[in-house]
Amino acid sequence: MAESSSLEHPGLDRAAGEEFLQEAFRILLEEGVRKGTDAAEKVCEWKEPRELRELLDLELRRRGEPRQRLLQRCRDVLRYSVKTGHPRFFNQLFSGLDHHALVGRLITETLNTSQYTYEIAPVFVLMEEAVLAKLRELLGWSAGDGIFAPGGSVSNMYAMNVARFHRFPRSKREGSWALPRLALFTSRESHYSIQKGAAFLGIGTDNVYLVGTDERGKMLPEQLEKEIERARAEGSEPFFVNATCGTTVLGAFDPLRRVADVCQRHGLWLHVDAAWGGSALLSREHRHLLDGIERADSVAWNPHKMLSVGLQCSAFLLRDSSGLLQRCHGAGATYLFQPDKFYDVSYDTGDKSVQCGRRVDCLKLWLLWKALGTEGLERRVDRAFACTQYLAEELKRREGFQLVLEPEFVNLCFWFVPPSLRGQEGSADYCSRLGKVAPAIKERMMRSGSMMVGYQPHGARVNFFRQVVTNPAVTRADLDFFLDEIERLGRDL
Ligand code: ABU
Repeated sequence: MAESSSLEHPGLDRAAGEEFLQEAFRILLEEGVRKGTDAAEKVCEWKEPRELRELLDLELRRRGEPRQRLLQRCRDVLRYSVKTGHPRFFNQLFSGLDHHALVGRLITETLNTSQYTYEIAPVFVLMEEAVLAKLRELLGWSAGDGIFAPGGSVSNMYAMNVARFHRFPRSKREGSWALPRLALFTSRESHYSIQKGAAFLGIGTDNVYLVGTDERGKMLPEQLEKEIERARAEGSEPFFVNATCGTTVLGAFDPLRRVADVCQRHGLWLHVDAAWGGSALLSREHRHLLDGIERADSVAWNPHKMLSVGLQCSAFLLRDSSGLLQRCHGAGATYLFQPDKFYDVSYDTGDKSVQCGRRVDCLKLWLLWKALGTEGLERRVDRAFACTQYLAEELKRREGFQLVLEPEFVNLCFWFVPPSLRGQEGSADYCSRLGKVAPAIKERMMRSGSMMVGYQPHGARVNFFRQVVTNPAVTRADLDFFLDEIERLGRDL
């Protein structure tokens, strides 16, 4: 075929592309990986949105830019982004930069495939199956099913949809017409995705019954039972209970055995949102927190949180092995799932998903697991607990720090009481003044770029810090720095 000018495309010049890649990788290694994980560097370089917009020059123009300009843009993106792999980033439930997992992510991006059929993702179809089976084994299930979903919220929505379909199979075709008024149950401390899921799936947030919790944030099974009876008395049809292992703020674990007993008595689907706490199953010392999880019908578990696998890696796991997930979501697109393919089409697993195109999320976890072994992952989990315990003890030794509650997991919740407020607990405006301390300290740490930690009010409690260490690179010096820095930033408030 004669070369036509319309077929030429400078962006696809192979040699130039490889050169660009090499230079970009060098920048990535230096600015993203090395500086991004160096305690001596800033966690973030804060800019107000207007200034940042100008600095980044975000406008997309008609003409492309030369390589050096593009490389500078890559540097800018790295420079002004938050370094979540930095050992002083304690802001979210995920953190850290694992080199093996990162290689898995880079390979995934390079191959750029979709997880739906064996013909375009042979390695990843088999790998996903193996990784999900390993996660199920840790739950205590010898069989079952599952899928990687785009985050814990979606995994929880999967659970609601599958539970509804299991109870009312006609709902798939007939929709709400096939259904009574459904009711589902979750604790007051549970993740907001349960509410979102109820809205998204047409169940309605009014039909989410919030069950009371004890002082640690654990669901009260006797209240669950009462709420189920109340829903029935109101003419609703209970079908689903969500229990949480590792609530977002307090890190509470619901008592699964007692919740499972209630579900069994009432014939309800038990889903466990272990997005946060699931990784404790890897620890022989701490897995008791999830005692009874084997009785769940489904589980959400996000290795991207505590295991530092990298976003996103969220498993939806199912005890059923009869093909419920496929029956619930399957739509049989003839251009993807042709039944007359030359290979065993049971490996075309993508129709279990509510998505069409689906990212490969298994490789980074698989490679990390291969590198560390189950033992190494266990050490990673145990270390997170140990860091939290260390901080809790240090914090008790220091004046002005006050625990919200003794940590059972790796959520360390505490107030910092500045010298000006100490001894004023009885005064009328004490709580409102204390509630302003965490936001003020947060602003200072972000403006200086020294570290990041989250805060929130919680029920009747005014703003307090929630510190989480999941980054395996965090040292004792980083933990000491954390407390020193809170004191330094808050002492004049
Ligand atoms: N899924 C809740 C995560 C929020 C957080 O990182 O705090």
